Amino acid sequence: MQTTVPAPGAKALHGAAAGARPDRPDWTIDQGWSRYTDAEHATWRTLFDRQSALLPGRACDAFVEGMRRLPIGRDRIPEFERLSDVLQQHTGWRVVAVPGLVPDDVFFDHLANRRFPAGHFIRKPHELDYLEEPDVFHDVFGHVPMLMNPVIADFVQAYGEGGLRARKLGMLPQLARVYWYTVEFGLVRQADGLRIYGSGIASSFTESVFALDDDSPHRIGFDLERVMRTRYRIDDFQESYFVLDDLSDLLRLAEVDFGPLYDRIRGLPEHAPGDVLPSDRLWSRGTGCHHARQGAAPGIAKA
Ligand code: HBI
Ligand code: FE
Repeated sequence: MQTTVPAPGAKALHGAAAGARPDRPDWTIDQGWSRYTDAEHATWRTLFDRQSALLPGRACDAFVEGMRRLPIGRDRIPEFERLSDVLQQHTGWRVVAVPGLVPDDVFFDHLANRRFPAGHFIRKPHELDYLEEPDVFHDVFGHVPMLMNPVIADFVQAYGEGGLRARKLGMLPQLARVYWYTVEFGLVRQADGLRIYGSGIASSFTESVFALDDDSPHRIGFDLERVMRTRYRIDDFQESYFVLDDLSDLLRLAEVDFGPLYDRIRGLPEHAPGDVLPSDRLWSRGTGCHHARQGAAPGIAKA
């Protein structure tokens, strides 16, 4: 996945982005598992096999462990109810089906109540490496294994709780960057090297190589205030990845009072996605060659 945020005029959107009206106020739908076609299960299998070949030695231990314990296999798109029964026993989370992107307040309310909204649809064969909304592969393969981890489980709930408050204070873009650079695109240090824990990387064939092995991106030690001031890319690989020393760093993050932090950074200049600052703890400085080749347009860096 290189984006979960719809571009204006994008086609084939499913949820809030399509202007859809929900049947239920919380936007949940039935997964309709029995209606998946053989071709859709085959798409899942293709994606599953590609990532399963890449992720050993790249995904962090928590991801591998979560995946091992969950009923997520190669043959079929998982059933959310069966998945939820296992997940709930471990961390109290459940997976609920949604048609695609849901409005921010609906999204936050689910997370705050330990329900993970997962797209019920699967990408088409011609969009294996690029999609505009989170589908069942990104949401279930990418996110759900990490929700088996108690630290991530608490952190994502805290994000849901903080989301409404951030929106009221006009600081949602800043908070959303924390989620983006951790839950979606985070890297973590392990004794045996850098590993992926972000679901946007773990569910992407191309980015799971780029994020760890390519010379182009910066890899920078995670710093909360730094990340809140850093815009991100929605349409391409990230220019910078932020590295946690340990997943448990997120526990402390979930306890930070964001109020004073918002006050401090309000009005401070923002950083572009590819900036390197003197205060950065650099794991590796990138060449930037990937985005230079793409003809990086300033308008592309968003949020
Ligand atoms: N809806 N289904 C879904 N998945 C997301 O990741 C999501 C969403 N709605 C809003 C949203 N993300 C973000 O804009 C918030 O994290 C700010
Ligand atoms: Fe996601």
